[in-house]
Amino acid sequence: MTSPTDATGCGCGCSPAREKMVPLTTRPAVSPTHAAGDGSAAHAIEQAVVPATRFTMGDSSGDRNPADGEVPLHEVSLEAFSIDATSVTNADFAKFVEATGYVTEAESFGFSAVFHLALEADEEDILGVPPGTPWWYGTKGADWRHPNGRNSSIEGMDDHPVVHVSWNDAQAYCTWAGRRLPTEAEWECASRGGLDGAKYPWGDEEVDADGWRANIFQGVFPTENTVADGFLTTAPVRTFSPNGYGLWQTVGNVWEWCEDWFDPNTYRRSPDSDPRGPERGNARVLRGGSYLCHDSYCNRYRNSARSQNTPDSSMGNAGFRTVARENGGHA
Ligand SMILES: [Cu+2]
Repeated sequence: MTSPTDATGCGCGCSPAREKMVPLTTRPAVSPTHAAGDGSAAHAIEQAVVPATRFTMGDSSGDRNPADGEVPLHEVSLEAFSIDATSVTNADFAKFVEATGYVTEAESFGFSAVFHLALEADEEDILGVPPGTPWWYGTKGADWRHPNGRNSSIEGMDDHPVVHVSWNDAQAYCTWAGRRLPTEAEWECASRGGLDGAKYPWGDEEVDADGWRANIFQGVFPTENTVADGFLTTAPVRTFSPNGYGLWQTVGNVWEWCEDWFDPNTYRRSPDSDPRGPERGNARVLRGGSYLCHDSYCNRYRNSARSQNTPDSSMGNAGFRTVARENGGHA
């Protein structure tokens, strides 16, 4: 299955790059270093432990998107690490902001990307639409506290994943929490839950076998979401079932930022022990797909699927989870 390539940061149109949505004449001074303080005790998310392991990284199902570089398959060894069992939630992120006064990039730029069916904003708030993906609105006033635009809020959504956080914002949180983002290899290993070679965290059964197993898009993308899985946008982080390592919703719900720069050719020269990705790049890796992935259009809700966006981009369907090495290495 292939997906259309578009002019956004991501080939699937699932995550629009900030500068493709609204022409940026000036860049606000964003300072992730303002995230001072020690929040390591406040980071109270349940941890899943991924044991030291060797696994096969990449797509073996044949459902890959050729442009994404999901092959060649290669063996990867990793030391044991702990990883958040869920995405960082609104409640978790609020503790960070309260402790540090951190201002996200969506707030600094004054806008973020909202999916058109979810919009709760005024018409004049729509600042731009990225070419090729008209279902994204660059929306003034959209940020982590207003996920669907200025007329929305996160009331009652403490246990939903925080969204509209850029890679830089996620880094700032990690610095505060004494954690870091997973490498792409760690993320994939964790998502597989010990099922080497499986397409999904639960195995190879399709996403709608015996009821829904992940929060993706059902209906006619992008105009009509039947909400058969129960959710138009985000779901609480402990929805559906955890995988073999105890991780919830690595696929679907929200994309998750990884530490690595993105390059579709990475796997051709990846070291077999603890790969960290290319040394430089323009975009950071995103993993796991989101509530916007639809099997007719974008099948990136798979363990091996890869996407990317620029580090200052933010949208209503991307968040993150954090890791730490069990033995303290690779801080
Ligand atoms: Cu997608």
